[in-house]
Amino acid sequence: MTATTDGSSGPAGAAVTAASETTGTTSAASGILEAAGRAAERSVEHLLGRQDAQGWWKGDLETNVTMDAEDLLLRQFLGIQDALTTEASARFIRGEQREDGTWATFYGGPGELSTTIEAYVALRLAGDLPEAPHMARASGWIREQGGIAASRVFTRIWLALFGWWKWDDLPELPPELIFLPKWFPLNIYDFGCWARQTIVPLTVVSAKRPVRPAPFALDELHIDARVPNPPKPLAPAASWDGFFQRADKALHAYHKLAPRRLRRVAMNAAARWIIERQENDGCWGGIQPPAVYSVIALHLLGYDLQHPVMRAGLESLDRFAVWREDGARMIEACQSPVWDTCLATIALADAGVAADHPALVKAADWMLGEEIVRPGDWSVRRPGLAPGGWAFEFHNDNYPDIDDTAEVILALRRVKHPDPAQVDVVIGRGARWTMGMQSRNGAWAAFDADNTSAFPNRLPFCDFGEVIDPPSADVTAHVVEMLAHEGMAHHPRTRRGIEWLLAEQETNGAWFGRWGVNYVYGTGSVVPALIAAGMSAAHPAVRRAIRWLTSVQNDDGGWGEDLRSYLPQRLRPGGTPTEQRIGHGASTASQTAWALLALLAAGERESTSVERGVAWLVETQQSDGSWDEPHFTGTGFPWDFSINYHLYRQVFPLTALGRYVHGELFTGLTDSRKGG
Ligand code: R03
Repeated sequence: MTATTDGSSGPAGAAVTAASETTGTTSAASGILEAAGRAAERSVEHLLGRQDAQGWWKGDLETNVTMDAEDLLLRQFLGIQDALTTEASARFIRGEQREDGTWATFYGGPGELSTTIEAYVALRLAGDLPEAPHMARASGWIREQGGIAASRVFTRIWLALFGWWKWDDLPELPPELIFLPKWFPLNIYDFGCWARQTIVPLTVVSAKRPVRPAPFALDELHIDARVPNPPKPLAPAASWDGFFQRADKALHAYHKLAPRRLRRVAMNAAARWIIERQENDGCWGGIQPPAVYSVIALHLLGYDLQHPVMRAGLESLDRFAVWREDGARMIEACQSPVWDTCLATIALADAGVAADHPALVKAADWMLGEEIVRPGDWSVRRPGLAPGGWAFEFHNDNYPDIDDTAEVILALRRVKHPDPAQVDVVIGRGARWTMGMQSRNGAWAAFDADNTSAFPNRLPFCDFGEVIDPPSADVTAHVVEMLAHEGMAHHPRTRRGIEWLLAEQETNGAWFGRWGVNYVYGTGSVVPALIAAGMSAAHPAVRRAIRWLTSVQNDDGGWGEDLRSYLPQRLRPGGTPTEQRIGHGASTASQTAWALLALLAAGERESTSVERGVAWLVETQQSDGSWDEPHFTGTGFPWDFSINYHLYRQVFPLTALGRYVHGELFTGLTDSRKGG
C-alpha cells in the first residue's frame, strides 16, 4: 500500500490513492475502509482549499474573553480607544456570555471569576450599564464568588491601572530583578519564556504604579465597597508560602525606600531588555501578554505612541484581531501558522497526497523560510549550542520551540522537495538544536532546557498558569518520533528520552498531556513515538496504553476528554474515582484522532475499537469535508488557559483516516534517509 509518490500530481482528488487500491482487506471492514477513503479525500480537498497563497495554513486560535477585555482596557489606558473597535469587541464579549451571567475559559466550562470581572469591566467601558440585566447577572455572580478581592493578580493589575484596585494590595515585582545573575534563584531565566517576557515589563509597571482616571466606579464588584480588600491571614512563617508572603511585605517596604537612581537604572535595563526582544513585526514572543505589558511599560518610561517601537507594538496587536462575519472582533492570544502548517503537511502526506504535490512543496518552502538561525533566550542555558529550529508563530525568532521543530522536521521529510540537499541542511540544524535542548532528566520541554526551578511557582505574583517550562511527555514524544525518523532511534539521547517516557507512564497506562487535552493527547503522542523508535507493539507499556485507550472509548465510538481531567479528583464534579473521570468527555474529532493514531501505531488496525473510531469520524464529517469541534482540546496552561486550535479538528482526523486507509507510510528511516 503506497502513496502515489511516483511524481504524479494530478488534481487533489486524484492525489489520494483510492481506498479500493489498498490491499489486505476482504472483511466487512472493507465497507468502513471505502467510507474512510472517501472521507479522507473530502478532507484533503477541504484542507487544500484553506492553504494560503504563501504556502501556510493557520486556524483561529480561540481562547477566552480576557484577551478581548484586556485589549479594550489597554486602549482605554493609552487613550487610543475608538468606537468601532470597542463595539466590535464588546459584541464578541457579549456573545460569549452564558445564561448565568458568567464567562468561562473554555466551551462548556464553569464560570470563571477573573474572566467574568474583566469581561464585565470591558462592557462597562463599552457603555453597558450596570443595571442592564446581563450586567446585573454578572455583577451578582461576581459578588457571590468573593468580588474583585478574590480575582487573580493579572486581573487586579489591570484594575489598578485605573484606580479600581490599590497597587499596595498587589504583589511587588521590583525592577531590580533584572540584575539577578543567571545562576541566582529567581533570576529572570528561571522563569518560562512567556513568564520572563511578561514579568520584565511588569516590574516597570509595578515600580511606576500608574493610575489613569477611571470613567466610573466598580463598587458593585465588591462584597462590601467600604472594605474592598479585607485582610487575609498569612500562611505559617515556616512554610514556603509564608516565607514569600513575608518577603513580599518586605519588598513593599523596599518600594518606598528604593534608591531612585538604582531604580531608574534598573528600569532602563528592563527597557533595553524589552526592546532587544521586539520581533521584526513588532510583537513580543508572538503572544499577547508580553506585548500588552511591554507597550504599557515603555509608555510609562516616556516612549510616546508615535515612537517606532510603540507603533510596531500596537500594530502587531492589531494583527491578533480576527474580524468575524457578524462584525464581532475576537483577539487571538497567539497565532499558530508554523504549528498548523506542519500538522497539515503531515496530514495530507499521510492521507496519500503525492509527496511532490505543489501544495506540499509550497508548504515546505514556506517552512524552510521560517527556520530560525540566530540565538534566543534559550542560549542562556545552552551557550555553545548552534541555533536552528522553528517557532510556533509567524515572527518569534527569540523563542523557537522544540515541539514545532520536531513536527516541522517530520513534515519536511514527507515532502519531495526540488532541493533535498538544502532540506537536509536545514533539518540537520533543527535536529542538532533539538538534541542540544534536552534537559538533564533526558526529556524535552517546550522552549527551554532545565527550566525547572521550584521557586517561581511560590511567588505571590504567580497565581495563574504555569511560570516554568519543565519537560513534558507530549513534547518528548514528538522529539523521539522525529529522531527515530532521522535514523537516530538508537542515539543515547533518544534512548534517555524513551526511558524517561516509560518512567512517566501513569499506572493506568496513560501519559499526561501538557500542551493538549489531556491524557488522550499525551498517550496519542507517546505510543506512535515508541513504535517509531522500534519498540514492539507487544511491549507491556504499549499494551497498557492500548488497554487504557480502549477502556475510555465512548459508546458512540469516539473519544473525548473533558478539561476537568486536569483538576484534582476532589474538584471534579461527581467525585467519581480518578480513573473514571480521566480520559472521559464528549467525543471530539481531534481527540478521537489522537486515540486512533496510538491504536494504529500499535497494530490495532483490524480491531473493533479502531473500526468504531474510524466510523465515528466518517459519520461526523460535514458535507464540505470538514469536522466541527466547539470543545477546546488545546492546552496553554492546564485548566487555567485553554485553546481551541481551529485547525486541529481538520488535520488530526485526516492524519488518522490517512494512516487507517494507507497504513503507516512514514515509519522509521524515511526514503531520503535510506542508505543515506
Ligand atoms: C502545542 C503547541 C506547541 N506549543 C506552543 C504553545 C503556545 C501556546 C500559546 C501561548 O500563549 C500564551 C498565552 C498566555 N496568557 N497568559 C500567559 C500566556 C502565555 C502564553 C501568561 C501566564 C503567566 C505569566 C505570563 C504570561 Br507569569 C493568556 C509549545
